[in-house]
Amino acid sequence: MVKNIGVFGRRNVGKSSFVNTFAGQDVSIVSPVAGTTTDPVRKRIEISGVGICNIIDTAGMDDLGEIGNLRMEKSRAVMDRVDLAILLFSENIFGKTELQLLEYFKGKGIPVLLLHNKSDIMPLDDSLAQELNGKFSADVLEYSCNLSKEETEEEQSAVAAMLLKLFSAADKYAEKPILDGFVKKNDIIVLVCPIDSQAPAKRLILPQVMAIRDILDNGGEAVVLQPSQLPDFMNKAEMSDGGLNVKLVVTDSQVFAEVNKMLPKHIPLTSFSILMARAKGPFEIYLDGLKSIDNLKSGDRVLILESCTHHTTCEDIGRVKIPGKLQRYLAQKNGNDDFFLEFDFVAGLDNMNLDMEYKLAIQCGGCMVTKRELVNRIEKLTERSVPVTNYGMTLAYLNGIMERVCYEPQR
Ligand SMILES: Nc1nc2c(ncn2[C@@H]2O[C@H](COP(=O)(O)OP(=O)(O)OP(=O)(O)O)[C@@H](O)[C@H]2O)c(=O)[nH]1
Ligand SMILES: [Mg+2]
Repeated sequence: MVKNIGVFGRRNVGKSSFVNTFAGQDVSIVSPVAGTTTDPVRKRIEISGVGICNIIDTAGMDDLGEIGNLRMEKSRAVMDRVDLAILLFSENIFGKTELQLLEYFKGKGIPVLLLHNKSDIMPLDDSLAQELNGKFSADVLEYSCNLSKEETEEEQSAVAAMLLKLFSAADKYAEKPILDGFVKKNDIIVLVCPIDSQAPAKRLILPQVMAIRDILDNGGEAVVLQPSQLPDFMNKAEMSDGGLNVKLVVTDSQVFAEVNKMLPKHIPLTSFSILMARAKGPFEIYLDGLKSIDNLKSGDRVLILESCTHHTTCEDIGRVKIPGKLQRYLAQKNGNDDFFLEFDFVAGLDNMNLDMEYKLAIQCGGCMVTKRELVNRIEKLTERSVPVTNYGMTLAYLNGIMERVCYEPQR
């Protein structure tokens, strides 16, 4: 995916000069007159490590008068579209204009690179750099558009490396929509939501609501039904003119096997917990973690991570269901009726005892915590080579349905 990188700042700080030196071409007009750039100027470039990006030069955000306002409106429209912002300032002037821009981007979760330009005429003040770093955890780099070819190349690589770092961090923490990539306009997505004793009274649970919202956002059609209604709906779907466009069936994990039996094999099937793990967790790590289940030996220690403490169903899954199923599965697999595992449970975001030698950690869906919290916690384990997987995926694996589960959109 092409990434949009916007270059922002007040007038005359050298935004256009930066775009030209960074792109290695005369893309934008440069002049000592404040307000030279009027409309956004975009150039497609390849940044090493990052890939193809649109770099967008904008008008200064401290412009004056009616025309100035019109110019800034155009820049503001760009602000909403960028995946990353480069905020240029010079001569150690970091005032209201810069602060407002920085706060806007931070508020939207858009990564920002602060670039102190014109460092050839005035280097960046150490105390200002420290202040920006401390207060906003923003990275500041020195830059100058007036350097020799060699120095410019060095500067470019430093900027490219920083952009890569910022993009990777943003990617790591970005929560994807629950059906990311699965729904296109007019697609029908069937959501199987059993209303049984475990369902909360008079409402749906968060992953179900998130899925409905995501389908609506993408112009798809949500069909919400209980398991018993599925065969009827599928029949009607097949009988209708040309067949209905059922792209995916998402079911509650508890009834996966039942739904699987009722559903024609060519219709992709997945579960809410798999989708949650994919949207919210480090999914590749979870997939990898699953492979460690079969390597567990009797007496090994497994860590169960419950990120919420209030949900009785989750508690039951983490404390009773998974330990029981896991031990039964391994007892059978190893032909050892006495097979046992030691389990430790950590609730909320409480500290884990990392001195323990865990052979596997199983994380809950994490519907009550942010992805950042989840990823940071899991990284502490992967750094110690503890494999990590998640509740829904473990259950799917133990039930032998991981192969039927669709977790990537079919193209
Ligand atoms: N010494 C020095 N001058 C620079 C540097 N970068 C830009 N300039 C000069 O600063 C002036 C403004 O540069 P521009 O690139 O047009 O600045 P801008 O931010 O695009 O300005 P607007 O489009 O008016 O908002 C020009 O005279 C540039 O030559 C730099 O790194 N060092
Ligand atoms: Mg300009």
